[in-house]
Order: sequence, then structure tokens, then C-alpha cells
Amino acid sequence: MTLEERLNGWTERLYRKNIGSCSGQELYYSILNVTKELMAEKPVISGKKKVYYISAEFLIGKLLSNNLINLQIYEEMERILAQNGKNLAEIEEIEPEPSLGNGGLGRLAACFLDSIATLGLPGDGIGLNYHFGLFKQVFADHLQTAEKNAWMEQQSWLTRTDTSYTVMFGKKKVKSRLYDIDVVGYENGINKLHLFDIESVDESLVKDGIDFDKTKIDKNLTLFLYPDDSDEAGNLLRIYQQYFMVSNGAQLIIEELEKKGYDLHHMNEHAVIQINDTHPTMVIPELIRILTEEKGFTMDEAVGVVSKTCAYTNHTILAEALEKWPLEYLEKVVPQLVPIIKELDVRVRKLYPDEKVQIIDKDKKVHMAHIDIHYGFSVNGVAAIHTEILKETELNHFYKLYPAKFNNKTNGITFRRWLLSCNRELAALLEEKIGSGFKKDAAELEKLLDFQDDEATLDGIASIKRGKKEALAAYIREKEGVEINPDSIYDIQIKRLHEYKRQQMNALYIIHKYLEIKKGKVPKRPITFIFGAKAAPAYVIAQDIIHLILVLQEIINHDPQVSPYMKVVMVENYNVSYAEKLIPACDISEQISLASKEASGTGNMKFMLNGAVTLGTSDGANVEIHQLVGDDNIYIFGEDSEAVIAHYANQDYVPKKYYRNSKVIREAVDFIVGEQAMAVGHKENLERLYGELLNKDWFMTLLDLRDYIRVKDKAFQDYEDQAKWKRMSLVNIAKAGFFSSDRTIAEYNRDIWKLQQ
Ligand code: 26Q
Repeated sequence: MTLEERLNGWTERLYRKNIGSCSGQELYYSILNVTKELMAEKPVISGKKKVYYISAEFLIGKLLSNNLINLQIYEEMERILAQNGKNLAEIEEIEPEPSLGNGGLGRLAACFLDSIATLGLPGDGIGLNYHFGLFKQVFADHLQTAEKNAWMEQQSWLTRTDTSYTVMFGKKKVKSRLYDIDVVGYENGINKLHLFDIESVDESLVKDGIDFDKTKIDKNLTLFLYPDDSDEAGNLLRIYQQYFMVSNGAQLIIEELEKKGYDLHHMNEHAVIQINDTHPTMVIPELIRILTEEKGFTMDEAVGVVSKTCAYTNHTILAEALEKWPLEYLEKVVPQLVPIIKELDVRVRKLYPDEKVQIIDKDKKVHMAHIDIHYGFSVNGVAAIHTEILKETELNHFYKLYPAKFNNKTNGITFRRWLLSCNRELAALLEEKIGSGFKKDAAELEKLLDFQDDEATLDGIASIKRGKKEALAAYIREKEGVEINPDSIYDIQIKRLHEYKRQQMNALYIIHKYLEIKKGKVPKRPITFIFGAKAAPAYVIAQDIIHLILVLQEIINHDPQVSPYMKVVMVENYNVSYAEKLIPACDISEQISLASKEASGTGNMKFMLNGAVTLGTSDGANVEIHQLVGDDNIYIFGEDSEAVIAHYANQDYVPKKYYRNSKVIREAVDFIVGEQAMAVGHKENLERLYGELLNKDWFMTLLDLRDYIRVKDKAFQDYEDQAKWKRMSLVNIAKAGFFSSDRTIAEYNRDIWKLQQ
């Protein structure tokens, strides 16, 4: 049967219509069903050993375009629709975006699933099916408000399975239900994303906004993803969610091993469990509990084999983000794990007296990362500098105990989504110039370097960028009601809102530029400053920073003297789909975290791949981008991680000193509580932010502000040398191959998983 016949079959079956008479919505469901059917016909990837990637977050984004690309039927589908007067790109818009992640860590998990399947490695994801995912962001009165994001529909990529397990919370019993999403590799077979849910979940518990009764675990367990990116303390519900995830995961893994007839004593020869940050850490004591209580293992045997099966990835060095749960919380939620955790603690104490490496500390808090490090066989960081900091500073005590466990796996991104799908025009140009090999081997992008002096290629890339900037302007006009100028420079910072990422520093630059223009110093070319960011609702200063940016947007865009030269837009509800529109249109990629604080960053890689130039600190993967493209093709500023770590150690950073010593800084900071801002914004938010910057500034905004202004101005100036800029853009694309998640996953497999191919 041809693809067109299949599609017609579905439109007839579902709606008694042919393709041409269907609405967009009807076509979306029909194509969804065709695609699911085609995926079901693909072979499941199998082998002697399989990786289970357990993660509280899988930020998968919309799936239609990607699945069509990986099945290699995108063009054909596009043609069939066009012949019937329909547009595939428009139909893609209809798909709701599942928001099953906060940001980087969740998106990384999704990129990894794509690459695992593409490399033909047996590997499934295990996570939770949050009904409302992360909150939907709505701006009102220049403030962020949160609403539920109902993304699940009758027909979707989820397939309900017959699998159901019992999960015990002490004496309380909950029944789970497994939903699966097929993950199809590029020109390869199928793996699964297993998302567990509860049968008894009750969506009506959620009334206004995102508030709900936190006590009814059997009804609320999978309603929301905890809307927190590493800042606020967790609560009992989060522990319930975590245990529910790992208990189901452990049962699924053991069941699969037993079905295949494997001896659980050799579990490590057939399964490897990659623990994505500490959120799934309880899988370790849970497996030990099952093996000892139900499978007749001695404690030594269970601890031995589980330790050979589990591997841990660390995504942060922020102390406040390292999970520590009070033992009494665990006693309340999962009393059955407490004796196991205590036993694991006793074993550590017997070997190592050092208080810093204990599992249960003197305040009776359980350090989840410590369980992973003692009872896993691998500990990896996510960028070279991050792993070095873990080894030398944050986890140095552990590194001394287990040097061989530590390894680096620099993050990556799937080029199927972040090039082939979101920038089809650029992908086509690349194919024309360097052939199609880069689609399977991203390192081949380097062939583009042969074209650095080729005008046609340089102009081709520039004109694609221009087209994407126009498309973004149209989209922003429609969604945000803001007019932006495609002739302006697009300067973009999109990522979760956090003080360490320093959106506030970017805002201070914007104030500085505004004041300059007011004084008559106008930029050669207009600049558009674009932000996208959600803030954890309980993270007060983050809310204040969003408020400031929205206030600046209001003031600047409505100032007739200034708005021809600069505009500010903070897009509402930034998510994966928005990123797919923003990234191809970007000229300058803002990666300005305080050095040592951003473990890796992955947006930086997506921008580079799409021809943007990075303006960044020597932090995370920026360091590796810098090494790859060289000094001439990146803008690096600010103090480096060693200097920053020394400031913390010596406690010698005093923001007021920088404020006093620089008129530029003073004017920018004072603007926050000046008449103009106060007239538009809220006194409470603005004053609190002002006070924070002057008196605390834990993430050292003022430390780097002057250098940031200097280097950013230089970047804007360089943009006027278009010959130079176009070459920079090309070099960035050519050097991005290293950041393919196919490379990252090949390294995980080579060094940690050791699956056969
Ligand atoms: C912890 C405790 C209680 C509640 C929530 C949390 C929590 C939730 C989410 C802690 C951390 C996260 C997410 C972290 C994250 O996204 N980290 C990012 O991971 C990326 C992939 O490795 C890196 O590129 C980023 O640098 C890192 O910030």
C-alpha cells in the first residue's frame, strides 16, 4: 500500500472524508495514526544487553515532524498533502506539546533517546506521564502567572499497555498503568519511552491555576511535573513521584530480564541503568530490596550486582540543587526503603570515616548523590569543565576514593530535530554543498570549511538566516503582538530563568543601551533583544527578573525616540516548539552564566549549529565551543571559573564596590527603581530585585557587567562587517558536528554501557 493510500484509509475510517476535504485537525489525527502504524511495523531494537535511561523528565517536544523524518517519509508526506492543497508545516502546529520537563536535563534525555535508537542500540526511557506536565506560563500585569498545560488527548503518541504494577507506599497500595511512546531511530528500528501513570489520577483536583490538594496521593501523583529547576526545596509529593517512578522501573526491568530467562545474579550483563541526576536514585535501594526480599539474594549479592548495573550522571554543581531528603520524609513515604538505606550507610561508614562522604548525615538527611556514587559504577559530568570541577572541587572527596568511576560525557543534541527538522532550508543547502553524509555522521559538517571563501555559500547561509528572521517576526507579531524588524540584529537568550544564568545581566545591558540612545548615541543598526524563560513559581527573585524584563519591554518598545533602534520581547510560554522557531533566526546566542555554574548548556550547541555566534562566559560547553571555533569566531568575556571559585572561597565579592566604582553600572542598576520603571512596574518587585543586586548578588552579576558591555558592543559592531560575520556563522555550523548527541551516546556506550551493536 502506498503512503497516500494508507493516509486516505485513515481519513476515510475516522471521518468518512478524503484527504482534500479534511480539516487540519482531522489530518493531524490521520497522519498521527498512519505514523504510529508505520512505527509499529518496524523491528524493535534488541540485543544481549540493554540500557534503561531513567529520568523524571523527558522533554520530547512535538513528535510528528521528527518521526516522519526518522521514518524517511517527510518529503513524501509533504508532497501528498500539497497535492491535496494542504500544508504539512501548518498541520505540525496543531500537535499539542507535551511538557514533561523543566529544561536542559529533560531535553537532553529526549535527544539521547533519539540517538540511542538511531545508533541501533537497545535502550528504553523510563519516566512519568504527568497529565499537565510543567505549567503553562501566562503574563499578566508584567508578571508571570501559571496555568495547567493539558496536553493529553484521546488520540496521541501515547499507547496504553496492559502492563500494570503495584507500588507500595508503606502500607498504602497504588496501581500503576504503563503508557508507551515509540521512539524511532533515523533509518533504524524502535525503542520505547515507558511513561508510568496511576489508574486513579483525578484531573478535576486542579481548579484555578496549578493549585491542587497535595495530600491525595492516589489522585494527584502524576498531575504535575514539580515546577522547580533546582532552587526550592522539594516536598513529600516529589518523593512519592520519585519512588513511584523507580518502583515501576525496577519491576519492569526485572520482569524483562526474567522473561528473557536471564539469571538476575548476572543482571549487569544484560541491563545497565543510567540514572539521570539524583531524581531516580531510589532505584538503587529499591532493586536491592526486591532482590533480597523477593528473589532470595543475600544483601552482599544484591548490593554487588546492583552496583555493577547502575551509573549516575550529575547535571549540576549548585549545592542547593543536590537532593538531600530528611530521613523522616522517607520514613513517611517509603518506610520499606529505610532499612536498606541505613544498611548502605553502615557499609560506607565501615569503610570511610570521612563525614563528607556519608549517606545519612548528622542532621539525618539522606544525600541522594552519595548513594549513586558509592553504589554505582560510573559517575559522569556533562561537559569537560564541569567534570573537572566535580573532580577537583565539588565531589573531590569521592574522586579520591573512586578515581576510576569518574568520567566526562560532553552533552549533545539531536541534529534530526535541531537541524533537519527546525531548519530544513539550511539542511538542504548543506546537502547541496557537502553531500548528505553529515546526516549520519555529523563530523562531516567540517567539509563546509572548504566554503569559507565561497560567496555563493556564504550568501546562501545568510539568506536562509534572513528568511528565518522574517518568519520569526511574523510569528512574534501574531503571538506576542510585538513588531520586530528583520533588519535588526537578533540577540537571543532562551533558557530557564535562574540567577546563575544571569538574565538580569542582559537586562542591565539593555537598560544601559536604552540610556545611551536617550543621550543620543544610537546604534548603527537596530537590535532586537529576545528572551524566553519560565521561572519556578516559588522562586521569588526569578519572578522579579521576569517582571523587570517585561517592564523594560513596555517602556522601550513604546518610546518613539528609542524603539526604532531597539526592541525587547519576552515571549510567553517558552517551550521546545518556540525554541525551534527562535534558534534558526538567531544572530547572537547569549550564554552568559557565571563561570563554573552552568554544567554544560545545550541551547548553546543548537544556536551554533544554526549559524548563530556565541556571546558567552568560559562556562560549561561554551569552553569546548571556544576551543573548536577559535578566538575569532566567538565572543568570550568575564572572569573564568577559577577566579569565580576563588571569590566564593575568599568571600571577597562585594557588589556595592562595583556599583560605587562605575557610573555605567550605577546608572543601569538605579534605573530599576527609577521613576520610569516604577511608573510601569511594581514597587515591591523592583525594589526587592534592586536590593538583591546591591546587597547580595550571589551570582555576581556586577562582577562581569562591564566586560559584558564591552564585548557585546564589539559583537554588534562586528556585525556591520558582513563578510566577516558570514564567515563566523559558517565556521560555527561547520564545527558543530562534535555536539551531535550521536557522538555523546557513542561515548556513553563505549565507556559505560558497553552494549553490542
Ligand atoms: C531538585 C530538587 C527538588 C526539586 C527539583 C529539583 C530539580 C529539578 C530539575 C533539580 C534540577 C533540575 C534540572 C536540572 C537541569 O536541567 N540541569 C541542566 O542539565 C543540562 C543537561 O545536562 C545542562 O546542560 C545544564 O547546564 C543544566 O543546568
